[in-house]
Amino acid sequence: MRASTIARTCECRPPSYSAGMSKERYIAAKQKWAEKQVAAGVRRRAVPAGGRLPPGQKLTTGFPVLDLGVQPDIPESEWALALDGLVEKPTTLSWAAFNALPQVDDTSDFHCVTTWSKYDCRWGGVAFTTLYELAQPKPEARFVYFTSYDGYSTNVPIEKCLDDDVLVATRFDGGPLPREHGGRARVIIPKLYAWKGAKFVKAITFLPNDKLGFWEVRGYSNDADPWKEERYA
Ligand SMILES: Nc1nc2c(c(=O)[nH]1)N[C@H]1C(S)=C(S)[C@@H](COP(=O)(O)O)O[C@H]1N2
Ligand SMILES: [Mo]
Repeated sequence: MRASTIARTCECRPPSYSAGMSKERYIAAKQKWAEKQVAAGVRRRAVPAGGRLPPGQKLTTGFPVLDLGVQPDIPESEWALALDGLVEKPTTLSWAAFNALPQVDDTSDFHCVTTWSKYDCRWGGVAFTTLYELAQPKPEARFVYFTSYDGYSTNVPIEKCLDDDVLVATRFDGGPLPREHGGRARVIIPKLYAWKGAKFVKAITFLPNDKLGFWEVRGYSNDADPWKEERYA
């Protein structure tokens, strides 16, 4: 269960979830916030030289949970990850098949658009490049569209997914990835704001053209570079 928080409507903070709030109201509040930021002409700040914290972010030692109000519980026997779209080898991986793939560990920083960052997240799982090599996207494939078990989706250009710190993670901090943080498996793309990393991931689809995901159609930036403060479109 998530700790209850006080809903804030002040100018300086994006809306936070409050206990008992409907999923629809929470999503609508975040969408409204995105629109307001654009209308207010919120600009990007200068990047501190050599800094580790992107502009406009604050360091947290906790690990907040952000979701759509559902944390799907998928039994091992029913879990599957599809690699599909414009690929030579469409593949559906069972939990056993996924875990039999080469495993990697990577420590990275996590930047949420709601202005918190967490340093040194220890992720473990399968490198995106391993899945890429397995599915063999065709040359016309240029974008990746992620779909999740909770109905979430997000989109990223292929080249942003091919860095070696991009994972489909099943482990966090040496243990299994907790469900509230996206278990059984979630995507991690450390160089982009965290909404580009789909929790509870179900399918990775390779597309010839870009297709906007859940927050991207609701006013979030399509580029999501924390260093350029690409927060809202
Ligand atoms: N499936 C799914 N993935 C998601 C989300 C979501 O609601 N559903 N929220 C995104 C957002 S907005 C953020 S900031 C991060 C939050 O990850 P955390 O809950 O582990 O902190 O997950 C991203 N991935
Ligand atoms: Mo977020």
